[in-house]
Amino acid sequence: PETFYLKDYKPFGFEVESVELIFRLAPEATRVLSKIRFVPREGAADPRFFLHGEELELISAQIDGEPVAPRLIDGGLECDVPSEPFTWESEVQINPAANTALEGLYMSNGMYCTQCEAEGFRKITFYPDRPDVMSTFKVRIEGTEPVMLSNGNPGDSGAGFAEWHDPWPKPAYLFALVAGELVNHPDRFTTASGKDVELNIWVRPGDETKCAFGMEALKKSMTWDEEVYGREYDLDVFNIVAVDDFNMGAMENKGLNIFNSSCVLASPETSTDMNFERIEAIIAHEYFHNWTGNRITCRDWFQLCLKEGLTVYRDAQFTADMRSEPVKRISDVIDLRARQFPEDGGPLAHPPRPEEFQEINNFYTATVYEKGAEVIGMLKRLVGDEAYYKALDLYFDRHDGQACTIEDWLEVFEDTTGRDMAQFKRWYSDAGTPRLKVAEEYDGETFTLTFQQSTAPTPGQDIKEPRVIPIAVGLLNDAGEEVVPTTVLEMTEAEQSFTFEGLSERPVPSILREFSAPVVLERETSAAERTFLLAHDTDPFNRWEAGRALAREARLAMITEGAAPDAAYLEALTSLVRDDALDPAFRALVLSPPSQSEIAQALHEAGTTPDPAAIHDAAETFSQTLAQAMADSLPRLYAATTVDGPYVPDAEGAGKRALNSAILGLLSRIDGGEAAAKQYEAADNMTLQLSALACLLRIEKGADQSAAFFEQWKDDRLVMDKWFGLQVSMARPEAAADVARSLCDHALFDMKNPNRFRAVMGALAGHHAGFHHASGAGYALLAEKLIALDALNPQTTARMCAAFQTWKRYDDDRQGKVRVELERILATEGLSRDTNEMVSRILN
Ligand code: BAL
Ligand code: ZN
Repeated sequence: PETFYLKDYKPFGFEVESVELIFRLAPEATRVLSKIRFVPREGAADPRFFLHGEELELISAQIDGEPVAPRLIDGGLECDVPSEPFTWESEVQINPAANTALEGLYMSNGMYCTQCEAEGFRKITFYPDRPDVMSTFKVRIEGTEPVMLSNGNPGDSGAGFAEWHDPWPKPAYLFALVAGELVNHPDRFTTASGKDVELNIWVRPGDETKCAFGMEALKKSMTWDEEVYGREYDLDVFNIVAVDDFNMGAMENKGLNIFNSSCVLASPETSTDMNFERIEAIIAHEYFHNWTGNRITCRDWFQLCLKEGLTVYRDAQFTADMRSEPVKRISDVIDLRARQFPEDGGPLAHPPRPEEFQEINNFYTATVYEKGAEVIGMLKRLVGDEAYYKALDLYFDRHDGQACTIEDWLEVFEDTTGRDMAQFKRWYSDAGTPRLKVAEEYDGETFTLTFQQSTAPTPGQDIKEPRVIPIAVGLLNDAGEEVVPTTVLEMTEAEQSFTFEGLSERPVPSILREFSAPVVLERETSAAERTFLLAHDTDPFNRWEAGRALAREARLAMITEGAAPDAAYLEALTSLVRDDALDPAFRALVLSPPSQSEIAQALHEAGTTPDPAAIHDAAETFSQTLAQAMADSLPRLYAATTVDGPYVPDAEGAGKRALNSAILGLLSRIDGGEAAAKQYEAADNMTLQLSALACLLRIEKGADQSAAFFEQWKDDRLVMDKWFGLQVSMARPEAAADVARSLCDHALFDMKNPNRFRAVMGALAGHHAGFHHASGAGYALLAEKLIALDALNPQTTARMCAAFQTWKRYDDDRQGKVRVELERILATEGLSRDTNEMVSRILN
């Protein structure tokens, strides 16, 4: 397969002045007529007229009204064209019903739907399908569907047709079309400058009762972007559509966002607190893209993190403002370490701005998104809030309507702050997670922190130069009071010291507060000091971090030394959980154990080959011991965290329920599931119902409730995804692959629905001891199902291959078994470019 390189970028040789499209909808034979005005660019570096096109049947083509005979070549067509501006017209036929890849125009439950990012538009018509080609679009949809939507503002409509006009120039990846039997949940919004906007969430009949929360989230997002970034909405209408079959979470098409139904539909009975928070964040994320992504887009796909990193950063700010800032930060760091750190430390490592790819769909990664957002956070920390917003104002003023690069982005910071961003840019160009070692010295007056940074080689990048690392530090005295409040140290050298003067006592340092940079901090310290920080740190993130480190160390001692669960840690944990003055959400986070995969990584980094079974046993023993140690207080704690009154999906209620569920998990280990069974019976919302069912399944007492749950919810696809997933994640390690296999044979399993496939196979990949079971059954089953899925949906298949990325952590026997499976996938005839690239990278 061809490899594309950032260094080869050349602008397209033509400007596109306008695009007019007509869709004549038919499930198996949709006709797409295009009329595109091209203007040759003077002195173009690449004057070739090449239009992308895949899986299109060309019916006819004309230039300025005269038939032409373009040369159909791999991936598109070429044609001889005039040297003056001209109008290209073509008619193609496509088959949405046969499109199981869910890219381009496809059918989902009888509804027409599109997904064009990154390169799906080329499956709709012949076009320069690249983000730096921007144009206005007029669309006419002809069909019998009651609702027919496209981007922009509505134009004429009548029996059998609807027209749309998007006045904002956009790249083709933001094109969207939806047609089907849909009902809307309507609302309105008045922007700060008085523009009245019609808002709609469009869903299948029956789902209209699940739209209210999403609509409120949309309005909150619109207000927040006006207040915090000064950004207003710019069309007369903003439409959101929920679709059941969707590869991603959602898509920010201009004026017509398309959502995976799991990321927009919500009701207390069917959605958990986590679902509600995620929906609020994704609605915000897609809305915020209207400025960071749509009005200012990417020059090429190498720059993907320009829009994604910034938009993830913005949605995290939004969630922090709507809910709890520390809880959001801690949750994001848990997620970063679980998904991005393994990527950055393994065969799939790539910089936030990659320099080569075969299939861009494989780069919608935790590195591009989450590390991309961390990079923005570091920038803001380094320049300060005021300069950050000034730089953003300049970015919006200078680049509105343009397709930009990381260089453009950094330049607005250079121009507003006068800083040289050359070294900071390494965060965009270098892969790998820096490790930051710290040593301390105190001479009776001056406290010195000496840091050393280093980054291990990553594929294609052997040498790593030092990066700019903002290190937020605070110093505490023995009483837990701050003697030096949070200060951001700016590290630029491979080794660098920072001093704090005038300290009459040796302080306790709290380093990397708020997780001020995405690095691994290596600090030799005592359990006593960590326990002190867990009790006293004034930075909530580092307070949690101290507990996390203690938990990890206790687990490692159990595994490598056969130690009993650390008594001092159990004591500290117990007293923190019992402290009713603390935010329940924070207590729930402290109580939630490090994942088994995180322990495997810690062992690997300490030079020990992780044994998944031993890690699983240690986790079980720890929780059982904690439950017994807290036995007396669990019933009281459980009762105290019960939320009275009707369910409200706000941060306060969610925090209490999170603690309640963590306590129930412990309680069910000692009461035989009595409290969980009662909770299951009484639950009037999905959060409590599902957490009770999970507790019961974990202790193998939930068969009746599981059957009842199935009967109650078998007609709700989103709730059924939860049921499918839970069967696997709560299975014993030796049974996990068998459970997943039998679920794949279940009447309600559907390979073509990415949510259902991920519910089962994603749960298997996430079941550390089950997936890595010594039998190799987990590896074999995942490979078998990925091979089958690849023929239908390469994008989802390739992304799920990442489950194998940590394979070299494990013993020779497991590595051998994984290798066999990866080679089996790679040898599959007709394997997609997507999956071929992923498996090849993982193997090398
Ligand atoms: N642009 C793809 C979906 C998202 O990041 O919003
Ligand atoms: Zn995005």
